[in-house]
Amino acid sequence: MFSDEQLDDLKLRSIEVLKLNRHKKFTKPSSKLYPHQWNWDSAFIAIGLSHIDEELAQQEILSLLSGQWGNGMIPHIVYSDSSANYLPDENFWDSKKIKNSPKNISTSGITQPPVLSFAALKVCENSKDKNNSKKFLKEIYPKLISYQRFLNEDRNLTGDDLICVLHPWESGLDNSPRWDKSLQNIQIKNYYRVNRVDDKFIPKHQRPTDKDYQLYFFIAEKLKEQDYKIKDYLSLPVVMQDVMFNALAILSLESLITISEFIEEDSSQLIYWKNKLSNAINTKLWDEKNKRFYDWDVISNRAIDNLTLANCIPLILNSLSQKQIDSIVSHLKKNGDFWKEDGFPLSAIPLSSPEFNPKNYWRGPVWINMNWLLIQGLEKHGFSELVTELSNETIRLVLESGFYEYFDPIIGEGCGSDNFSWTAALIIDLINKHQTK
Ligand code: 2M8
Repeated sequence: MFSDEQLDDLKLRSIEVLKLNRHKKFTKPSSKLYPHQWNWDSAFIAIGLSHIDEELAQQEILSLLSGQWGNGMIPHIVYSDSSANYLPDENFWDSKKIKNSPKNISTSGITQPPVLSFAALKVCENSKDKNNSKKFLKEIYPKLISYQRFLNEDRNLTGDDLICVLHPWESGLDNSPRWDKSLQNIQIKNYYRVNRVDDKFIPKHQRPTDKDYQLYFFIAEKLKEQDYKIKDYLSLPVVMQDVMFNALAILSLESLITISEFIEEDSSQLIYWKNKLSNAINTKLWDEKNKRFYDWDVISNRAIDNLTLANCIPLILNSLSQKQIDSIVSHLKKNGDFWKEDGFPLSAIPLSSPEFNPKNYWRGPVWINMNWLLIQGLEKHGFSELVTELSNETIRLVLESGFYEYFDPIIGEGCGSDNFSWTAALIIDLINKHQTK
C-alpha cells in the first residue's frame, strides 16, 4: 500500500511537526490554537517521542507532572506562557489561590482522560535502556499513584465506584452529542458574554458554538466556586460517568500494575481499585439487552443513549467477555456505524446519526487518537486483519491530507488546526509498527 520512501518521509515530517510545537520542556498541541501543555495530548505525544528520543518523552511527562496538585489531580492544562492568546487563560482558573496547588505554575482546575500511566508504560516498553527507564518509572510512580487515588476515591462521588467527570472539557470530547441532553437543562441566568479566541484561528463551523462556550465557562465557574473540591455533587450543573474516561482509568490501573511489577512495588491497592472499577463499568455501564456500553448522567440519573466512538473505547481493556468484544467490533468494521465503504474511518459519531456533521470538531470527524486507541484494543483481542486495515487507512489519511487535528470522514479533508502534535506523534507509532512487521 505504501512505499518505504513514503513512510520514511511521513515519519520525518511528523518529527518536524513535533519540533515545531516544542516549547521549553514540553510540546504544545499546536502552536497557535493550543499554546500551553494539555494533559492527554502530552501522553500521546510522549508515546510518539519515545520512538525518537527517550529523554524528550520523559521530559514531556515530567513537565505535565510539574502541574500536579497536592490531592493528586493532574490538570487538563498547565499554562506556560501568560502572553499566549488562549481563553480561558490562567487568571480564569486562579489556581495558585487553591490550597495544595503548585505555586510556581498556573493550571486549570479540572483534569482530562487518564492516558498518562499507559503512556509511561509505553515509553518504557519502547526504551532501549531499561535501567534508565526503570529509574524514571521509580521517580514518577508515586505521582501516578496519587493521580489514580484522586480518580478512584475523590471522584467516586456517588459511591458506586465509577469515576465522575464534571465538565465536557474533562471528557476530552468537548462538544460530543453525548453531552447534549445533559447540557440542555442548564439555566444560565444573567450570564456575561464569553470571549473566545479559537474562532480567530479556525472557521467557526468547525468549532463548538458560542452557546457551548458560554456553558463551558459557566460550568467551570461553578467548580471554581467550590474551589474545585466537590462537597455537593448534586449542586453541580453536570456530572457524568463517562464510559471512555472510566475505561481509560482501568487501562491506567492495568498499566500501573505492570509498572509496579517491573519496579518491584506492592500492587495490592491497584488490584483492589481495578477490580472495583471493572465490576462497576461491567454492571452499571454495560447493557446486556442492547449489548453496548453507555455513559451515565448522574444528575438526571439515567443512561445516555447516544452511541459514539467513545462508547467503543472499553475494547482497550483486558477483561472483557467475548460477547462484549464481538459487539464492539461489529460497530467498528467497514460498513459499520463509523466507516463508510468509500470514506475514511472512524467517524467520532455514527455517520447515520441526526447530529452527524463531517467537519464539526467532536460531532463527526475522524480523530487520530481515537483510531489509535481502538487499534490498541483490536490488537489486544487478536483482530489482526482489522488492525492492519485501520492502521493503513489512518496513515493514508494523514499522508493524503496532512497533520490536521481532525478530518472529514467522507472526503478526508483536514479540519481544525494543522501541524497538530498528537496526529504526528501517533503516526510515528503506527509507522514504526508497520515497519517492524
Ligand atoms: C480540545 O479542547 C480544548 C479545551 O480543553 C479547547 O477546545 O480549547 C479537545 O480536543 C481536547 O481533547 C484536547 O486535549 C485539546 C488540546 O488538543 O483541545
